[in-house]
Amino acid sequence: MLQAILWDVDGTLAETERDGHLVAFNAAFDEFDIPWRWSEQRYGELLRVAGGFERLLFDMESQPPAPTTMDGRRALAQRIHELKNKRYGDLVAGGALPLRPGVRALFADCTEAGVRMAIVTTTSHGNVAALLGAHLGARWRDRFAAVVCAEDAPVKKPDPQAYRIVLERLRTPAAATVAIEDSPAGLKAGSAAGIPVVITRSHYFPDSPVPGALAVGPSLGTRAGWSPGLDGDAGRVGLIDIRQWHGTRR
Ligand code: XBP
Ligand code: MG
Repeated sequence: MLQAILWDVDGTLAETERDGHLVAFNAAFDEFDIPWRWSEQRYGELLRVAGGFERLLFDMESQPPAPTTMDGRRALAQRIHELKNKRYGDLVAGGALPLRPGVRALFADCTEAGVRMAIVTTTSHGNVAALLGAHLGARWRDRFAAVVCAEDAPVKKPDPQAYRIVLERLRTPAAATVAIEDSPAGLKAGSAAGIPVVITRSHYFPDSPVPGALAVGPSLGTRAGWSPGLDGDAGRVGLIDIRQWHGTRR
């Protein structure tokens, strides 16, 4: 029996990487008068490093004007990352990050059917609160039985730590849940915790291999293009479809 849907945030609920974090990082570089900028393509490469702070620190190693000591780089990365998160909040508040198609409707399906929902992400609680507060209102937290963020699970995806923690908090066996993710790292993290994972392709991971995914498709907002396929092309992916995929898991 499917008891809970576990939601990734970045790339899954909204295109937060391209339209949020990348824009906010570049704004922060600008405000710090730092000469480097990340292109859309470079940011895509950097997404191999999980965590915005860790990503920045990694990139600094190849940026000539960055501080030469590790302590210096960490201190600067911390300040830039803090400002990036402020600018990310501004972008969310300005309406730059709509929920991806089908997300809100699947939230409603779960609420109506009494299937619990949880958030499982490597971003911070502040960023999740900004995004979900903007879309679901001040009481967004009430919609979720558990919210596991970077502060709860410092070892980031693809490590399964965040998924293991959410299973403990929900007191639910992995096999009774489905995770919805967009990235190979998210798939690895969920799978390593024994959780079946549905992949909704996002801007930065349009065709990465997704071995062992329960289902993979372009968006929850369409029934076309999914594997395994769905009956009928009209409409969206509903809880009924997720239950069906879940019933076929090995
Ligand atoms: C998201 C991340 C995050 C965001 C940036 O991964 O890796 O680091 O890119 O957010 P997932 P922070 O979608 O798998 O949760 O700057 O807060 O890290
Ligand atoms: Mg993601």
